[in-house]
Amino acid sequence: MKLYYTPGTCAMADYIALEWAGLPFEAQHVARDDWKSPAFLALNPLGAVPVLEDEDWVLTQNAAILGYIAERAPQAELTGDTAHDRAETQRWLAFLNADVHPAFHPLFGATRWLEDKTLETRSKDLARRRLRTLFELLDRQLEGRDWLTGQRSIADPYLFVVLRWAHRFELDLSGLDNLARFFERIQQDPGVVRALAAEQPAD
Ligand SMILES: N[C@@H](CCC(=O)N[C@@H](CS)C(=O)NCC(=O)O)C(=O)O
Repeated sequence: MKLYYTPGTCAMADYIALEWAGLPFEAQHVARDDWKSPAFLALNPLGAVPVLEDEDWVLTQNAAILGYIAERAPQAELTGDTAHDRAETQRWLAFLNADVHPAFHPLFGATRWLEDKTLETRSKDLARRRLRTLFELLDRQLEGRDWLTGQRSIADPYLFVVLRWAHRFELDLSGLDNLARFFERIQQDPGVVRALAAEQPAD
């Protein structure tokens, strides 16, 4: 398998999941400048990472890729044992992929086209407030749990990714001690350490 990834992006979640799965894979670095190159658009018409190539099959969309990695390595137990556990994994993965991740968009520059810069600033302030609410919810979910669903799953590396972004944009995470503990702990995980090492030198 080949994972196309860009350091600092949500593709880090897939890198970690592949490490946890113990599946052999090749990591293909994609520079941000190459996201919209013809060659990369041929792989993913949206020009976005992650992309997973498995022989002659190309899979896009982070949630689908994470699910596929988990399916390919059942012994790693990355989705949960029961239908209930698997639904919980999907719930938190969806929350991270469809709610938390897009809430960062103004901070990533999605509103920089606004000519009135006060509006751009306002969109970023609103994003910070929305993200604070979302992270409070995640913090509550982690109360009494080491992992989002209670057992390690494909949702956890995605949480690691969005927490890295939260730190990068200096979001107010004050008092969210469960998230702080999760972040400290997951950074010691050998698979995460290897994924972080692969980001060097960061672009
Ligand atoms: N819906 C896609 C979104 C992926 C996504 O937003 N990837 C970002 C990196 S975190 C990206 O490559 N953005 C490039 C762009 O949109 O130009 C997924 O879940 O895989």
